[in-house]
Amino acid sequence: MSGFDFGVAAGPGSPREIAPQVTWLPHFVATAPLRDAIDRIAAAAPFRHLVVPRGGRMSVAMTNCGTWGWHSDRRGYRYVDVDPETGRPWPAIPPAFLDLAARAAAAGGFPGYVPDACLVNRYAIGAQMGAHRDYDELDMSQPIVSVSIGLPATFLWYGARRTDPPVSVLLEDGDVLVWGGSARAGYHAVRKLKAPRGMAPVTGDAPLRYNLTFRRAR
Ligand code: MD6
Ligand code: FE
Repeated sequence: MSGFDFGVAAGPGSPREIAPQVTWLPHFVATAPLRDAIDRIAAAAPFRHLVVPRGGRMSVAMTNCGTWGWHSDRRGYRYVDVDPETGRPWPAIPPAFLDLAARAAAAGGFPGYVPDACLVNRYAIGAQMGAHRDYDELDMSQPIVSVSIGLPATFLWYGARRTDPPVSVLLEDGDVLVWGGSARAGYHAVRKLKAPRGMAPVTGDAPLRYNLTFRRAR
């Protein structure tokens, strides 16, 4: 474990390439409107802890908006156009999300981005995502745009081999990560979400992190 540690952004900042074609956009977006939109999405398509093919449940709760939604069960991982939980199509991607995804993709070097899927992840304290790569999309020439909202989390970028030492970035509220091209199939993970120091036990926002990952699924 001797990968480079990018730590925390100093402020709204210039794009930083943490690895070839993996661009970090610190404090790129104001997140209050995004949270409201997430609440509306979750009212139509509730968060759920998906079952993985081996049988366990993910610690991260998920839902989707868009034409396609990412789904997992005993049969495997795939995109579905009807929410298996509700029997209805996924809610549409809000126009503000599409605009954000396109602006971020362009800042990361991928102009003209039009995603058709947006996975919404919700992390409670202790939730984590093991090393994986996003590999269920048809056109791997399209980038992924990932937006972080709420509590900070340590994101690990391994790249081509999950055994390589990872680069580490603390993703904070409003940070965006864009990757594509040679990095599109890279391995990555999110460390177990930590409770903030001095967290008020009763008042204040729920101690959560949300992540939006936009993809072109089909
Ligand atoms: C997360 N993100 O940040 C999990 N995947 O909560 C991902 O797994 C991810 O951020 C593909 C592209 C960008 C990502
Ligand atoms: Fe991923």
